[in-house]
Amino acid sequence: MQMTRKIRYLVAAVLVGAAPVAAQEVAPQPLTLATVKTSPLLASADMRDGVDLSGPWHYSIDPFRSGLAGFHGEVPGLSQQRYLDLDVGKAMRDDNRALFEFDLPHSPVTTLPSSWLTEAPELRHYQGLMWYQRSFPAPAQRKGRSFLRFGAANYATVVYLNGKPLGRHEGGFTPFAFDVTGLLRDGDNQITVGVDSQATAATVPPPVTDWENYGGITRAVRLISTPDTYVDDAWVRMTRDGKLAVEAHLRGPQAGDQPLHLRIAKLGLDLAGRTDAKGNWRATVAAPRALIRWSPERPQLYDVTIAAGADTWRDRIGFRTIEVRGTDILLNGKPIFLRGISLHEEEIGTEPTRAITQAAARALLGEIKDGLHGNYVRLSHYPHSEVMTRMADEMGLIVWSEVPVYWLVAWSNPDTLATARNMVAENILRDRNRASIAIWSVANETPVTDARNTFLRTLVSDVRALDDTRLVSAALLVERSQGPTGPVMTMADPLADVLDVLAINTYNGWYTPDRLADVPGISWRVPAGKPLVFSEFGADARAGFHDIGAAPQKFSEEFQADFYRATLAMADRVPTLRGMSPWILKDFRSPRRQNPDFQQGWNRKGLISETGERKQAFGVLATYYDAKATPPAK
Ligand code: GCB
Repeated sequence: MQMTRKIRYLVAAVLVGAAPVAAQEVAPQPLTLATVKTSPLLASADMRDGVDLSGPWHYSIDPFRSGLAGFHGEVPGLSQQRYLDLDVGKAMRDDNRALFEFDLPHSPVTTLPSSWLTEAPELRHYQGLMWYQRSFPAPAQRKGRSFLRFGAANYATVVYLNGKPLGRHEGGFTPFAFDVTGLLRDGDNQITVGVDSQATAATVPPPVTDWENYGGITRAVRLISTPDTYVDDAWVRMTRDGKLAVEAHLRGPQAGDQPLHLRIAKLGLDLAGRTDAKGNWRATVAAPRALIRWSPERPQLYDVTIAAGADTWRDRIGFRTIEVRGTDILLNGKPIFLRGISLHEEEIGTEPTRAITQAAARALLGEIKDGLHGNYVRLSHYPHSEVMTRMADEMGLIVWSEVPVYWLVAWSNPDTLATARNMVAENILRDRNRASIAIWSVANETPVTDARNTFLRTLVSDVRALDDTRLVSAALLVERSQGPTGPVMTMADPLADVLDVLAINTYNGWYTPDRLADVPGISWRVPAGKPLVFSEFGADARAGFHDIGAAPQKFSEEFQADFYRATLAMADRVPTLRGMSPWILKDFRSPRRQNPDFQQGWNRKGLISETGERKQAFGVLATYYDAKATPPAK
């Protein structure tokens, strides 16, 4: 099947490169659900019936993106169209004029989800376009609708089914879905996916980061079936004043004026309602007396359903309130100190490939909950797998969730802003039923400029438009000056005005020439009326490298442990500090870290090594958190 010239050109243009950055003012419109591009949304899709297309897929590199554009920029010739619904080997045997410079069904096989970086040594540093293909049988006697839903593919993705384009998606960490009801055929179906991992000045994140850019289909692809009319979005939560609220949106021919029921069987709740003409339903009800609020100590979840016509939407949801009062963060009305740590999306092991299974998530979060006596995790620097946020719900860890607006983003580029806004929306719409998530973060360490302030303020108001039940933050930079008794760190970021929780990354004594003995005396000037968290602090150490001298050298476990002691002593002197997420739980891959003795391509600020070995500083933090968790004896 041929797709039209126009579509092919568009697909190519979009994937091949970013538009030049225009130095123009951004005049953003407020975000509403109607402006979110994500459609269909399929909220809580991981709880729906479906066929998991994880497993063997063929793959083939396309470094010059020949499958998207010819070498003069034109529509690629047939010989390069990876998505053709054709047995190219047979076509060449049958007609000796035929020429194809690919043959996906005869290309090597990888197991998805995973990044291609770990598939073969020659792919370790490949950043660019990769084609994936597999075939799958469509379920017999299909009724209703079918969707292809991607948990995530990093970074820009084009998808074809049986040779026809389904669409594209930009962003490496959020889900997207296509309605394929009319395109599936009986018997074998062929799906072809082009994933381009190349970051550009216009992407989010931009090319320079401090983590591995794991290209590929890194989360599950599923074929999901629903009835013709189905619950596309639903949000069931506790409001700030302790009621239960539901919002649901139906799609399909029977969406309007449709009776529906919200049920929480364990609480004996059965709330009936009816959608409006557009398929929307909103209702609020007093919380049942038997409801146990979710907390890290007791992470109670309830099976929740919304029955609407032939469809039943399901989720497992916890209910709690989170708010700020003065300088306190209140969980269920009580002040809480966030005993956390930061985490990248990398499983424990020598060769992580960003495939977060339940076991991988449990192992990582278990180190935080049980090992460190923590109650909080910063999922940095991008939305992590839904497997992880569900595990946080289940295990009882409060979550900071973030979008990859990191370091130097193209603040003045309207396309970049649109991409970031879409990511914020996709992240929130995926996860706003997760009780664990308390804080949405819009950025990390972004230098203050007018263009950046405008960009981030837009994201903050988007978050508030989509979710008025959680807190908004961003990890900010501070200014350093010399005071009479030592260094003074001052937060002078105008973004602080619009955030609920202030957050700072601090590396005094690691990236600065301070002696560790002087770190506890560092003073902090931060806006007085809001809670502050240290979103990062840390020092590298190679597990097993010791220096037992009086002044241990950097990269030794002893230095890292001393760094933690000094920084925790400093933290104790900051009156508005309400939590911390030191950098970081586990050593993680970072190509910028090339000290051959200590780093070997890994950022070594983990409290555990890549294989899970605990370093000395782990014990320092665990002892500190244990003391914070246990109220002092009266
Ligand atoms: C930071 C960044 C984090 C880095 C870390 C480091 O401030 O937010 O992404 O990995 O420092 O190790 O330098």
